[in-house]
Amino acid sequence: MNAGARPPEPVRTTCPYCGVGCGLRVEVVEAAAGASVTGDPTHPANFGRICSKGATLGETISLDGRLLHPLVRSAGGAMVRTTWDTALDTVAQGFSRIIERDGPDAVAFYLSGQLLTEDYYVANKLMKGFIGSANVDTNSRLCMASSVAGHRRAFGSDTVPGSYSDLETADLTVLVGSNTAWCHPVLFQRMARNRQERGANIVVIDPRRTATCEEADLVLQIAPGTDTILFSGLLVYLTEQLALDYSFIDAHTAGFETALVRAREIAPTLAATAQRCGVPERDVARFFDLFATTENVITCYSQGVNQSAQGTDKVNAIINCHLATGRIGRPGMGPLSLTGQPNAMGGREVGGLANQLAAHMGFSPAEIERVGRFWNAPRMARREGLKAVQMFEAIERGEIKALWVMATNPAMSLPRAGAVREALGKLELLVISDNVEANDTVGSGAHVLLPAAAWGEKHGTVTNSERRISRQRAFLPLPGEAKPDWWIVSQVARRMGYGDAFAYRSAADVFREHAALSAFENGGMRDFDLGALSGISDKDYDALGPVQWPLPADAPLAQAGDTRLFGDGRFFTSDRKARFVAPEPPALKEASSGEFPLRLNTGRVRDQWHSMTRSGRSPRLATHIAEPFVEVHSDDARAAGLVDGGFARVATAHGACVLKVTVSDGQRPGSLFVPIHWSDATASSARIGELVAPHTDPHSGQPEAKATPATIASARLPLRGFARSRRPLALPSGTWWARIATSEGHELRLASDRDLMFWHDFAQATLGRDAEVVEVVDAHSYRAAFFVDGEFDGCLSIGTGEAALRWDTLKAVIAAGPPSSGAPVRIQVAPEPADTGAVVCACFGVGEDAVRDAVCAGRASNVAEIGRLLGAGSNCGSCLPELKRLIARARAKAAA
Ligand SMILES: Nc1nc2c(c(=O)[nH]1)N[C@H]1C(S)=C(S)[C@@H](COP(=O)(O)OP(=O)(O)OC[C@H]3O[C@@H](n4cnc5c(=O)[nH]c(N)nc54)[C@H](O)[C@@H]3O)O[C@H]1N2
Ligand SMILES: Nc1nc2c(c(=O)[nH]1)N[C@H]1C(S)=C(S)[C@@H](COP(=O)(O)OP(=O)(O)OC[C@H]3O[C@@H](n4cnc5c(=O)[nH]c(N)nc54)[C@H](O)[C@@H]3O)O[C@H]1N2
Ligand code: SF4
Ligand SMILES: [Mo]
Repeated sequence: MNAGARPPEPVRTTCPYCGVGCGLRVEVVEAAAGASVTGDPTHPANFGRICSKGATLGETISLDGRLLHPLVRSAGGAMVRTTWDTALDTVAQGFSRIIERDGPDAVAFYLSGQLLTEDYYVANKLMKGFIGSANVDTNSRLCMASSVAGHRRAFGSDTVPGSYSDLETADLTVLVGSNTAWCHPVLFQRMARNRQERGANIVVIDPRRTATCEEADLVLQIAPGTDTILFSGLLVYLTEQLALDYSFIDAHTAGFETALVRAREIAPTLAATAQRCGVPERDVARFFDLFATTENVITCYSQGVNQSAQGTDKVNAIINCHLATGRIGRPGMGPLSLTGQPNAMGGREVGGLANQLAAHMGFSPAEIERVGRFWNAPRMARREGLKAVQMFEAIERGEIKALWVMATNPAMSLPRAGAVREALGKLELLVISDNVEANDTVGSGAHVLLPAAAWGEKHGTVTNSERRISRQRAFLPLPGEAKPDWWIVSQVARRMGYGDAFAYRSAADVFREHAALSAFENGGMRDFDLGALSGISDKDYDALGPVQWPLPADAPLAQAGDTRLFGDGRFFTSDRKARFVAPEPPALKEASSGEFPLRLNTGRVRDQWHSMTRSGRSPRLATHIAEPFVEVHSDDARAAGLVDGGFARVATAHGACVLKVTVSDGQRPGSLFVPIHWSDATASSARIGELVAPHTDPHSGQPEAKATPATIASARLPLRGFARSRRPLALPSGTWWARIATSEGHELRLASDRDLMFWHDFAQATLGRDAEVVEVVDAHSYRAAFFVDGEFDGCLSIGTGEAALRWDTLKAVIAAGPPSSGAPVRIQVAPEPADTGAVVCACFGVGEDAVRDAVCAGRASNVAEIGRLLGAGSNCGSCLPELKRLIARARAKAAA
């Protein structure tokens, strides 16, 4: 920027993380090579609110580790820089050669809900209309597929009928298999406010007591996989209590009697329901009574429902209860599936799933013909393609020979990730479009790496959980040679001979075509219709505000308020009636055994996003939970001889990880919880996808990622500590480590079964080589700081006990600088000052101890006072559930 130039206007864009789809205002701070991100007060998803992840986006946009140039694998196996021309030719020729030789089903694309709609549309069109295969699937198969299948069975279309504003008029919010407080934080804030201000009840159904339970009036810690029993029991109860809406059932639905008969088999009585779900009968009774007596009920569900070998049945068991009470399509009520990724919904719109064609059309002959005509496509796919898990099995068997992975990291996020990794290595051609130069998939044998433009560098649209389309806008220049994904795919399509159909000049061009296809011969028969946007000008696309679909051609563009579907009781089945579905009697796919007696549940933590390629760059986010852990109930911990803060080896039939132990009675006995975020790029032994069984739902193909039979045993790693270094540090083999984001250099948490002498020698030989050294030693720990040319170069702290994890001593040593004499200095430890405990508020870096002290000293007794005193919780609000729990505990302790 020129000196004296006025700062540019903030850019309005959309958050690249979760499916809430918050509107953001971004101002680039050139001096700090970062950006300041705040919530957009005018965006209807968040009205200015954001969570800790959104608030720290500015810390994630540096170009460290970015893939900036196309790379191809050389004959010697190394990835070498090349031109876009060569890279694109390699991809196009490679795919064409294999298709020619082995047919179109020998190639596949694996896409992602983190692509923009425009990127997604172009990739789907190339595969399904021009290559002639439907082998294009997406990580949404691991995420939303069961919701999609459940919606289509019930409604005849993949429709989320409601709007976020319903969360503010609901009198009962039921959260099933959703840790909303951590995974959809801004929606959770809206729900919590509805509870506080309007007295709405919140019921949480989850085998685990999560942060979400801090705002719950009732928690049902059901046994894993028993949701269908609970909702079948609810249907039976509603029937017996005469709480059904028979006029709605008669006029607008089909299949009620059959579904009720099945529900009675699965859950004949309240007592049987409670017993089979493993929860107290009085709690089930209270939930059923709340549901029966509250008209405005909204049921939100997420991965505890979807990621199950019977996920589709779970979805339908929930929808059955809403249909039976006629509670759908009106304000304040309805089933609301919470989408995970920022554009999970957009991917469904373009047809990115292998069993969808495009624009909410499937593979009927009429639909294939219609889409083929619209695309002017030479070679339409004629049948569904392989769903993710099956796709990778086909790669393993050598049937698929070329794969293009865009914006996803299957080598860590698919079940049996170890086998996936090996399968990737067998491909004749593995093409990866990504933002980063290294992740577990890139490390699995890529032949071509294509640098994709990242969030903040490209234009396009995303659709959130309430069907609201929002613009992502660029506020940074394209770095290096990075290009938007739609451009990359179009260039390959041209080189494969399909130039005319892929002659897009901009994201707006693609969007117009996508909108036109949605409206093409629609006539109100398909829910997804963007006819009003099919002629949008470049200027209007640039300025497009958030809009909710459907937007048929005659809809006013500037949409006021919220839209709901099904308000008229008309669905998208052939007779326009919704369907009750009789679910199968529920059971987890694989029985636990003597060898694997426990259940491995996997999921998310508040301040990390998936494989951490973005969130793992933020030092502030790293302070919340820094290390990969396994949460275990105290009974199971005792049985396995585990202690809180120690280490354990978790194993399944597919693999093993070594993780830090957190003992918590929020776990159900028999269940283990491990976060999905750490990969081989960020930890020594925490790629949990490797342990997950590949069992899938028969309707959706979604894997059961939350219930693999597992076992746990203590792992002896008595020494713990950390290292910081300006240069990458190669650790001795057998060391347990986890990477921590820092603003510069490298930081690792360490654990080891070697002795202090070993670490002393290691430090001297690595960091200490050619360095000036200050050592701080005692019987239990070894700490050292290293200086090169008078500058701090690195440090190591390791030992038994908590002291070796503390920064204070080393900080003082580093501040004092290199030894003036030039000779190595060894000093005795001073007593350790207390640290502030685990960080609870990432925005202000406030630790648990500080909160506890303030409460115990009587200086604060609620979140508002803590906010005024320490700042904690007063910015993004993501930590409010944890703060509340901490304050309540501290108050109880102070009172005792
Ligand atoms: N911080 C953060 N937020 C995210 C993401 C992230 O990586 N980090 N990812 C985004 C994405 S892509 C997604 S899909 C969403 C996921 O959002 P959520 O689905 O809320 O997250 P998860 O932690 O995967 O799982 C939710 C809960 O399901 C529970 N569960 C396990 N088994 C069962 C069961 O049988 N029945 C029931 N009722 N519950 C069960 C788990 O204990 C867990 O608490 O989050 C989105 N938001
Ligand atoms: N065990 C277990 N496994 C799970 C889950 C679980 O709960 N348990 N959850 C599942 C779910 S719900 C999901 S959504 C998946 C998520 O799993 P993944 O999709 O595999 O995880 P990410 O780390 O988000 O991978 C995204 C990749 O895309 C890159 N990227 C980001 N933006 C762009 C872009 O614009 N263009 C391109 N080309 N690349 C980009 C990032 O750098 C990163 O490498 O994991 C699934 N796997
Ligand atoms: S809730 Fe947080 S992560 Fe999700 S979209 Fe909003 S700011 Fe982003
Ligand atoms: Mo997801």
